Amino acid sequence: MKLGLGLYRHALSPENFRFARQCGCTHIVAHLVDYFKGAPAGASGDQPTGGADGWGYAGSADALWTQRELDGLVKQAAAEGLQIAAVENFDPAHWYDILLDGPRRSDQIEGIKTIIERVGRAGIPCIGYNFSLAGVAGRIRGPFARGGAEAVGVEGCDQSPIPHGMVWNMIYDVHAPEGNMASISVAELWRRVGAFLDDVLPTARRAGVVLALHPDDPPFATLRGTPRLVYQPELYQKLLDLNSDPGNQLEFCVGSVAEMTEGDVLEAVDRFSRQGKIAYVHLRNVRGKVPSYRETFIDDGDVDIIRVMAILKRNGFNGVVIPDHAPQLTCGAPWHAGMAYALGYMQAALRTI
Ligand SMILES: [Mn+2]
Repeated sequence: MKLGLGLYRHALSPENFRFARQCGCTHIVAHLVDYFKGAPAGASGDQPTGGADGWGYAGSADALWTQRELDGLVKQAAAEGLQIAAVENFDPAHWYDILLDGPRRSDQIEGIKTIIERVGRAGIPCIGYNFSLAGVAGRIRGPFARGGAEAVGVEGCDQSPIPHGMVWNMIYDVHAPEGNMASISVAELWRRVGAFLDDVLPTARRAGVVLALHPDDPPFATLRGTPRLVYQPELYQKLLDLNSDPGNQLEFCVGSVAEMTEGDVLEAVDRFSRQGKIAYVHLRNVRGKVPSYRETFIDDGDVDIIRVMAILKRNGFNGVVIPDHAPQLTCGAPWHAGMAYALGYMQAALRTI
């Protein structure tokens, strides 16, 4: 098992690569989507939560991530002794009509194939994705963690409609007509993800890239009037059974699974790691489940994190584990301190197991 750090686009810097290495990481999970585009200055200190307008603006539909920037990222990380384990999330600008089954779908499938090929050519073995219309929405922020540390949580389910021009909590078309996203059935959402996987997995296999699905965060059955895909542990199995290609894998989010109302997070870790279907792991802790939970420090929630890591090890999981979100520590570098705290705990856990 390897230790990694997830970095948002604005944080992909030599300083943060060095910080990761100093915390004992060997790998980086890189976000190339800029979740903070158009957000007020200073909004990028922690994970985005967003209001009715979402996180902000998606990238440009016609500007795919280039080979040059992917190669540069790998090179920059290597200069600090790190490997890029995965690129996390597609830009809504690059695949909104794949999510929405819209008129540009076939063009966007070709674009996603191009991105997958470039990621593979750069030597990055995985892309994490979240097949979701509402995305990560409807969370609250406050001094919820131990000692009043800033953290996020959920209190009730946001069913406000999603305006046209927005998907996955980001705005991809500022000129969209008035009105809201049409409602669809959960069967239609599963049809869309199945068609997406059928279309791109052969390309991913040739490129040496696996696709790893993040479950719904927060894991409600519906959010903002739209169905959700993986909001119970059992639905992870449905996703795996949808396509037998070895590149159809999971971005296993321990916190999101723990927030689900059914099943047990330790059983789920065991079940999916035994199948060898976990590409990489998001590790965090939480107290409560939907519709009411609060993210906590890694040692302080409902989940026995050391047991999670012991199960992964017992089942031969050899991939990367990264801290997911972490509460912000009260100091001059709240995000860094939160990550260093989580990574130190994970280092000790790795030694212990
Ligand atoms: Mn996660």
